[in-house]
Amino acid sequence: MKKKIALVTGSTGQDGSYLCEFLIKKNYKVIAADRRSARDTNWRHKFLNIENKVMYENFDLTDFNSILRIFKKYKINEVYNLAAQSFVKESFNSPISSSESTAIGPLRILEVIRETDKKIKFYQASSSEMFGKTNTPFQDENTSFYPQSPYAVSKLFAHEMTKNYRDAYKIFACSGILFNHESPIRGEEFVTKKIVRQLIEIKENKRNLMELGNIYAKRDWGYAKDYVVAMWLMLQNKQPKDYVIATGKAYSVKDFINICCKFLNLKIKWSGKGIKEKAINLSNKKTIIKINSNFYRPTEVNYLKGSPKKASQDLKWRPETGLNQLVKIMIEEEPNTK
Ligand code: NAP
Ligand code: G4F
Repeated sequence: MKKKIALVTGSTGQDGSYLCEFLIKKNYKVIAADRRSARDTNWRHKFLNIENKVMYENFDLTDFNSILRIFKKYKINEVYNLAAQSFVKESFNSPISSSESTAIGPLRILEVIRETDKKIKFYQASSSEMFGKTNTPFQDENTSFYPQSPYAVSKLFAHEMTKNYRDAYKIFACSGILFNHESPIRGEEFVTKKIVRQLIEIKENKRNLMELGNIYAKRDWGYAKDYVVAMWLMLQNKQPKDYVIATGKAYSVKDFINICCKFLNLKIKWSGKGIKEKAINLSNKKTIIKINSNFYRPTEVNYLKGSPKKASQDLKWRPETGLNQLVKIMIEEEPNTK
């Protein structure tokens, strides 16, 4: 049987790498779209040993022709748009370029689909950040959005555009509203990877101090490898619909630190409040965790907890990995990701 062709944008990122791995196992021909650069952006593909199993194509969300060229070259069946400037804090520093890629980028792809072949299925990586300043005990597909960063505003624009192209042109276009998901190959600027990496360095006497921002922010953290399965299921669904993908449990950044310390057998004691809060290492009484306001954001999202009920009913998708298990995996694999 002829192989289906999937285009994965953001293919060198965390989700893109796991999704490529998953689609290869599903016998797809995988077009891995990435920005060519002098940096080693391929380390995740090496980690997963998929480098020789995908076709690389040069692609930039801000460059319409780079998108069009790929669609002209291949008879694509499914597009997974995972590319974005995905770091929320950075979007406050570069709101215009972040919006150029994260908001307008997906629209460029939708336009190419509309012009070339409306039968191509499209998945958009929407985000729980769109819920923003929410005051509901959990968030689902009916919760209203109140984005709190240029990143989240951009994601909401792309989310609504995806819906509009579905309604207006009957394109099979849908969005997964994914809550935070992590893994050993998470980018080191994100809080979970930063905590795992830096606490291990502290444990091994290679670092003295870890500085963090708001440790009372709560997130619903899942395992990225579980979440890419949901992306694929959405494009195999009978109807294009949007789904929340989450674990249904929320923990604070401080909880995450405490779980890591437990696994690392690092005994700590917290004291102080606000910017003065800190943790000492009980084995030598040295301060190893401090708050640094440089890591605060101009506007913060304090609480996210998703309900994956609709995905569980329609797609039979369930999160397989709890937070303790996720932390364990991240700690065990950390040495292999440097
Ligand atoms: P990630 O590791 O940061 O990967 C993002 C990818 O996008 C990178 O490969 C990056 O390439 C690429 N990219 C950035 N700007 C681009 C541009 N202008 N043109 C082409 N490629 C570009 O992010 P992730 O965690 O895998 O997340 C995947 C997607 O899901 C993102 O859209 C993110 O916003 C969204 N999302 C993530 C989560 C989460 O918790 N992980 C939750 C909800 C939604 P370079 O290496 O060249 O920079
Ligand atoms: O790990 P984070 O940077 O992830 P954030 O902002 O929740 O965004 C991630 O998840 C979104 C889904 O909801 C994605 F759409 C997005 O692309 C990205 O993958 O920060 C998590 C929390 C925040 O509240 C932040 O203020 O941790 C807090 N935090 C405290 N100290 C810190 C730090 N975050 C970072 N990155 N670094 C710190 O030192």
